Amino acid sequence: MKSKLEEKRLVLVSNGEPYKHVYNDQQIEQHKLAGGLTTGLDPMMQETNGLWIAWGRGEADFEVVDQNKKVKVPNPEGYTLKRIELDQAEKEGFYYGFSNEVMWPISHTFISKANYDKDYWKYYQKVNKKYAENIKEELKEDDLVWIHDYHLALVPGLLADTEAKTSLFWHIPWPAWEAFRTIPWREEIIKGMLAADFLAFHTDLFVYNFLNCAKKIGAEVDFSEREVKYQGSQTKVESVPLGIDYQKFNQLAQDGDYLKKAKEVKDNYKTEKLVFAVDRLDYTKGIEERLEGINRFFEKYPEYKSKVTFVQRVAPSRTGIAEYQEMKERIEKKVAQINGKYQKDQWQPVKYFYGSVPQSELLPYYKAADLALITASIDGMNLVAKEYLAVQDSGVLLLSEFAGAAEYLDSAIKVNPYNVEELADSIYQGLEMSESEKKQRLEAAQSDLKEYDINWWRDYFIEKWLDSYE
Ligand code: GDG
Repeated sequence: MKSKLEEKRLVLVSNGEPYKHVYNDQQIEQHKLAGGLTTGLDPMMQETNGLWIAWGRGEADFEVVDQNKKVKVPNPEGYTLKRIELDQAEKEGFYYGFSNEVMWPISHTFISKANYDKDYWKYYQKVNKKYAENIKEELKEDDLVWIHDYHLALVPGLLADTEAKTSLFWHIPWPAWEAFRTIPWREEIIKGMLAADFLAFHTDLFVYNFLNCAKKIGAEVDFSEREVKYQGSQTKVESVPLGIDYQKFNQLAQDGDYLKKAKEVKDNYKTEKLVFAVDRLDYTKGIEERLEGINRFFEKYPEYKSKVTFVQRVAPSRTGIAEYQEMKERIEKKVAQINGKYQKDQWQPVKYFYGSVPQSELLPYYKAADLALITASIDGMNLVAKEYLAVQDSGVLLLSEFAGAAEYLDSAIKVNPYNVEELADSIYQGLEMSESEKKQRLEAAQSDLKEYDINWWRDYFIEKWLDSYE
């Protein structure tokens, strides 16, 4: 891929930053931030010596930058990270407001959760403009500008008066027109995106939905070539599913210390079968529906009482939004109800943990779990599903049909997360599966995860993007 990028500089633009700087005992420390996007793109940026532009959220981020808000990461020989500074009103209007109360619910088809406050829209425009200005200050001839996600839909349009080659990767679903059309500023958003030369989503369904929305606002759409022409711009649209760092997870699964920690996790619960789920706290992750399924499972299959323990970890997210706080309370109430109903002696059916933990503490659970319940109501991809399969040698994955990952993981047990009966029966099916079937399913999944890993995703995206100019 390096050759494809030769002579060109990659300018990566995202809401989240790859490194943050924080104080520790008056010393400033640099922390690498975990997450699919950062882990996958950081090595490429180091190789190409590019520029990454992102919102600086670390308490000491602006202490370490030069007068142009830039710092070299991860070390003085590394690539350049330029921080964008947002004030409180911008953070509330742009980030918590429009990004997370309009773009997020609508992209996930939760129309009733959207809040079309016109000030949110004002701040979304303002901050997208701020990003575009920061990019323009840096642009050099032949730069490739790769924009990420739903926070920055207007940025391609704001760069249309430059020579930059632009692309946008959308990490979450793209909804049907019936949902998208409810946004009062629907045309401005799609128009902004269509100024990019190349656009990509995780799945064919999201590509189709987007093309259809483009048609509805009056663009000329070629569905078979996946090309859109609109007001002088031409955009190629593709599905490019994000992969994981398979090598890393696979190596971990052979590591003695890791296996020891995984065994300790399993032993700690004193249970025959451990069923595991981890999600960011979000209504799209199907946590409440999952708990209904668990309740029904013990009702329908009482022979499993005292033998199966469900561990649900929840990572805090968007704590500034009231909706998320209310959902947390409902989840905790439901867990208490299930435990109150079924617990016996030392055994509790559901162990619930709220809080973010370092990866070193989370990943042993993946190996310890006999079954993983990834039952999102809807999800762009869902990386947890892929990470779980990558470290397992005898586990079973129960996967929502409505996660992007379901389009690619044929060997999982697929479930409709809204069908309580099916959830309960699928948990039973997963627990009863023979060792030979589990192994067969895992081998198929792992061979795909290895081939279509994070490096494949990055290289394929760039190849398709550059092909779009030929
Ligand atoms: C968006 C889309 C799409 C989770 N808890 C902890 C923790 N994690 C890690 C997991 C995984 C990542 O966070 C979560 O990724 P997902 O893909 O599952 O979900 P979103 O955060 O909603 O991501 C999604 C993704 O973008 C990429 O395009 O797949 O559909 O919604 O890697 O392991 N990591 C640590 N502590 C935790 O408590 N360290």
